[in-house]
Amino acid sequence: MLPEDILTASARVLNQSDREAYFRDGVVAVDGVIDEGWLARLQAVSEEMVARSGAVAQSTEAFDIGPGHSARVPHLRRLRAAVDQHPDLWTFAGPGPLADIAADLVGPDVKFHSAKLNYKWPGYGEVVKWHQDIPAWPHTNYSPVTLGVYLSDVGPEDGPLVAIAGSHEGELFSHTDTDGGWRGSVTEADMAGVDMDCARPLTGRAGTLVAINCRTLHASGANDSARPRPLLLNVYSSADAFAWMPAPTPTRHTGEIVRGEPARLAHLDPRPCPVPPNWDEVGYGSIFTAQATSPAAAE
Ligand SMILES: O=C(O)CCC(=O)C(=O)O
Repeated sequence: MLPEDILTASARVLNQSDREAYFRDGVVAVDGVIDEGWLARLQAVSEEMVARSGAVAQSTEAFDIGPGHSARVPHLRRLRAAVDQHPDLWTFAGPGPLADIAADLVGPDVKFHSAKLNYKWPGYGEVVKWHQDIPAWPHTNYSPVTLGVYLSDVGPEDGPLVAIAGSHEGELFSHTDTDGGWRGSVTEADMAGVDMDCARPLTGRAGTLVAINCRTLHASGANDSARPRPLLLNVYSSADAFAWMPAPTPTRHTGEIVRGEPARLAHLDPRPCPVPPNWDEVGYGSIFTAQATSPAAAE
């Protein structure tokens, strides 16, 4: 669906001005749309998953583990395929309230793509370098949106997401090295051409919703605070968007229609998209492992 068609349908959860801001800037942060009860439930699930990660010594299908990890001091960087790891995470993202928000941004027919729960722990200096999402999981159009929910208060010290407003209308950059290896980030040379005056730090209290279009350049800095920063990220698209390469981290629900009807026609956006590696062949860890091998600095 095209933005103008999506915007003609009545809003379910978001304000019309938030929806318009999303299509104008490729990003919007909204406070107050995640129910307090759900927030508490998600926070409890997050704590449970961190505790559970303490039982593993190295990364698994579910847990992306960082350096210094132990049962006593877990260093869980990412809960992978999050909706497969705890029923509440699917209840929230699939048949639950988040799909209504997705419908406000992708149209009434909503397809679920993927989910992860990212953490930034104090003291590790982990940054997520500048990247766009769609080069990792290309679709036939650019409707995919990542809906992030901060599970803790996120101020400037906590490693907030930062997005370049308007970059969704610009170029899609290569995230691959010249030898075809996945870098997972945009080069410094490409970033030199980006207007950093448009960088927008996405701070907010726990429960803040952050919507980032799949073409929008974004990154996040180190967590310099004393508390962890858990961030739940779910990806949706219009039903008429079809992935044309395997997903890096598929879930049991990837491709499922969570609102409305399956598409009878695919929507093909003519703007080209770089081809990622075939994840079914090369495997995918997480953005942290992919970017760790990259020399390009984010910020
Ligand atoms: O967790 C973060 O700060 C950034 C996450 C992100 O952009 C991603 O995983 O693609």
